[in-house]
Order: sequence, then structure tokens, then C-alpha cells
Amino acid sequence: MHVEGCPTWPSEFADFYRQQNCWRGETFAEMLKSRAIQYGDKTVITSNTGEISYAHLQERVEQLAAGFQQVGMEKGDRVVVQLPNEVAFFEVIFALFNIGALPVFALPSHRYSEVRHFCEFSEAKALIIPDTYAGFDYLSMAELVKKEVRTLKHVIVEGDAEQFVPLLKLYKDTPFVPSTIHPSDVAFLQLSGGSTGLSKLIPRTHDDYIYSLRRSNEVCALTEESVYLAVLPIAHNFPLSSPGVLGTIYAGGRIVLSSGPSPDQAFSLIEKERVTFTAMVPPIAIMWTEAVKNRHDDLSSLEVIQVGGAKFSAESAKRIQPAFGCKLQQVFGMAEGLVNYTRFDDPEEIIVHTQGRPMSPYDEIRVVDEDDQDVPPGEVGELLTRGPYTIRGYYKADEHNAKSFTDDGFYRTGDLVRLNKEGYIIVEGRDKDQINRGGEKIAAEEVENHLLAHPSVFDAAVVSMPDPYLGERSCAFIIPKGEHQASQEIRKFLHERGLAAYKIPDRVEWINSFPQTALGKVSKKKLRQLIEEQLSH
Ligand code: OOB
Repeated sequence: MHVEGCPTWPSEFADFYRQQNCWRGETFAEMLKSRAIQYGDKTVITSNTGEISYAHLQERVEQLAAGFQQVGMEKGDRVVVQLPNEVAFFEVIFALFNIGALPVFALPSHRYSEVRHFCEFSEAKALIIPDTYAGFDYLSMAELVKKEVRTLKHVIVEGDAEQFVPLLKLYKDTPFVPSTIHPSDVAFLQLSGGSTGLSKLIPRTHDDYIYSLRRSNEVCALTEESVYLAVLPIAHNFPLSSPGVLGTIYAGGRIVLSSGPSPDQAFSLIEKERVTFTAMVPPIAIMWTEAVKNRHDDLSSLEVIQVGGAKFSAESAKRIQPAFGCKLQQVFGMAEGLVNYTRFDDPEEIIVHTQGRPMSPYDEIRVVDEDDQDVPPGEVGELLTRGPYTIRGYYKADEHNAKSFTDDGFYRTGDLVRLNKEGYIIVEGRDKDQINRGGEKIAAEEVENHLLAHPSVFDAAVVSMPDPYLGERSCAFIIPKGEHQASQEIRKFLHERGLAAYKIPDRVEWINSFPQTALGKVSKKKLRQLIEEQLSH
């Protein structure tokens, strides 16, 4: 069944990707089932609540699939899943895959404003949350969301459910009715970092995503022996699939879940579980490189540290191998598809100074100028891409799709890059109205719209400012209506509107008017320069 509003590949491309054996007709439900048969009692996940084997996970998934069906969930239904790094995350998503329902992957850090949008926009039938996590009460948030989103029939809670449905009650011993799932069906919706307003939803199919796992596993040499430590929130594409936790399952390896990235949590897990592989964003890599100097954990099992999600500076990149005695792999990817990796046998120069090259020989990339003409080799331009696991359009976003994709199906990444002579990508900047706060993406317009709702705000423009640790932080320039408020009051206002904490501007600057471009638009470039100058004093 084709889910409405999900653009797909033209048939000549789909045929080609099948012919080339990229798309092999596998589905996620079959993938776990076959691994459960093959690996049986082998542990698939180790977490702070214990261990679960491949066979037991499959059993739990089938029980939950039955429970989901009993409450009326069906093929094609959307279900917003907002769970932290716990076994329940896997049970939930694979149960949904089995009945053909589509997880919509929210992050634990999302709040009312985002979760409501995901539920509303995807017309979700259910929302699945923890009771509390990292000090936040998800039940009160869900209560509000449920009142406002008409389609939302169920709120399912891992833990103390109060008025809602406890997840635990949905594991049933009666068999579930398997749905016929076509490998070219959309399997789930991922979130875009966004640049215009609210996050867009990204439809990924079984065929395309499983290909990205298989190819990632080949490039990253993931095997049954691999032990993958998840320190980033696993709903994000990087720890989910590059090769991440799903790649680990595909390979028959073992996942170790950490609830956070702190060296205290992670280093002891690496030692105890003999972790071989892990992935992080640059600020965590910087923190780990500092921390490792003063600690004596045995990290000798570690073979690879992947760093991606935001630009990793060459200075920091150089320190990884000497500090940890393991390989560094830079990863430049996007939830829309394309993932670039440095290769393990690349010279140090490449590993430290580039963000890798496309993982698939069928990834097509172009670097273009403002008129979509290819720039001369080595020059900076916008990266466009098309390929066997890069979407052809966002979910129900025709107007936006017309701008974000070329007529011949290339995705406009909004990243400014150049290629070195070996064809490796170096990320030089961004041509999208987004802030990359240590890997967490903030769409300026989304925050601006919230700011405009404040009675003292006449106009607002949100830009990035350099930060030694996060790479970038966010700064809101505001033209006041009359008296200007304390910056703290503005931040509190956004918090109360239920905006995720990472999107709340790190700094607020009051200004009388915005500098303009030649065309009379707000010049964000000049605003960035302004704040940069202020910071350097
Ligand atoms: C990953 O995915 P998203 O969807 O959160 O963000 C994608 C954007 C890219 O377009 C680029 O602007 C930025 O994040 N980015 C990087 C980068 N990796 C991602 N910018 C500079 N250097 C890098 N290494 O962030 C993502 C998805 C899969 C794997 C890895 C990262």
C-alpha cells in the first residue's frame, strides 16, 4: 500500500536500484525475524535494565504487535514514538513494522510544540512516550496534545501510565495477524532538521533504508562480533542507521544502550561490555578527548569512533586516534538520505580534513552555483544529491518539495561544500536558514515564529554565533515593541510555549532595526557578523 503524500522514485530509477541489487525486497519485520532464527539466544541489546536475546526480542515484538492490533492499530497508521534509549524503543518500532504501522521518530528532547506538530501533521493515531525521562513529565505534555489532536486515539506510556494505556499491558500472547508489507512501502517517517518553519517529515521505505544499513555495514565493517554503543538518542538517523543500532541488528552484533553520552556513563560501559564501535557529535568527542586524559578505564576494545552531525574541526579530529588508540571515522549524513563516510584505510590527511565520500556507488552528487550550474572542480557550491536511499520528496509538502528538489529529483541539501581531488567532501558552510547547535538542528524560522507571539516582540531574526564547544549556538535579534524585556523573560516565554530546550536562543540581543540585503531582506549574514564582533570584544 502506498501511503498518501509520500513522493517516490520514478520507476526507471526503482528498476535500476533493484537491478543493481541495492533494493533486495527485504522488510524490517523479516529482517528481525530472520536474525532471531539465526542468532537465537545471542544477546542483541544490553541496557541498564538487563539483556535481551534476538529470539526473546522477536517474541516480545510479536506480543506487542498483537496488542497494538487489539487496540485498533492498522497498516498505514502513523504512530509518534518518543522513547529514550531503552529496549522498549526496539520492541515498539519492530511491532509497528510487523503490523505495517509507521513510526514517526520524535526525539526525547522534543516538547509540546514539536510533538503536537508531529501528531497533527502526520494525523497520528497513537503517541508512545515514557512517563518521565530526564526530569520531564511526558504525561502532562501528552494530555495537552491529546486534547488538541483529533486523530490521536491512544497515548501509550512506558512506565506509570495514569489515565493512559500502559505499554506493558499491550504484550499479548494471542498471535497477531501479519500484514502484507511491500518492501517499497514507507516504513517510517524521520524528521528533517528543518529550515523553513516546522520540521518536515521524511518518508523512508524498507527497501531504501535497509540498503543504507547494508551498505553502511560494508563500509564500516560491522559484523556479528561488533558491539555498538549508542550514546546519542537512537531515534536520530545517525545512531539509528549509520550503521547504528539497526545496522548492528542487520549484522547480528550486539547493541549497548547508554542513557547519555557522559564519560562516566560511557567509559564504564565500554570497559564492561567490550564495546568496539560508537558514534557521536563533535561536542561529545571533544568532551571525551579531554576526559580520557584523567581516567583509567580500559577502552582497548574500542576500534572505531564515528563523529558526525556537525562539522568536526581538523584540530579536534587529529586528537582522536592518539587519545583513544582507535580509528576515527567522519560521517556527514542527513535524515533525507545521503551518508558520506571517510574510509578506514584512507590516509590520515583525508580522515582528519574531510567529511568523507558517499557510501554508495549509486549516490549521485553535484556541487552547484546559484543557477544550478556545476562549479569548477574544487570550488565551493551547494551539494545536490540523488540516489538509492535519498528521498524524492517530503511527506505532504508539495510546495516545499518544489523548492527542495530539482526537477530531475536531486535533493538540495543546503550544505555548502567543495570536493577535493579524490572526490571527498569538505563541508564549508550552509546556505539554509538553520543553526547546527552541536549536531542539533534549529530552523531559525520556527523559533522566530514563536518569538513573534510575544507581546513585546515587533520582529525577530535568529542566527548562529560561533562557539568553541558546540560549534554554533543561537542568537535571537529582536526589535522590541515599546519597552524591551529582560532576555530571561523571552527565554521563559519560549520554554512555556513548549519549545525543545535546544531551540531556545542562547542569547537575546535587542536592536532598533535589522541590517538589510540589497534586495531589502533581513541580512542574516550581517547579523552574524554583528554578534561575532560583539563576542570577540
Ligand atoms: C545528520 O542528519 P540530520 O538530518 O540531523 O542533519 C543533516 C545536516 C546536513 O545537511 C548538514 O548540514 C549537517 O547536518 N551535518 C554535517 C555533518 N553531518 C551532518 N555538517 C558538517 N559535517 C558533518 N559531518 O546529522 C546525520 C545523519 C546521518 C549520519 C550522520 C549525521
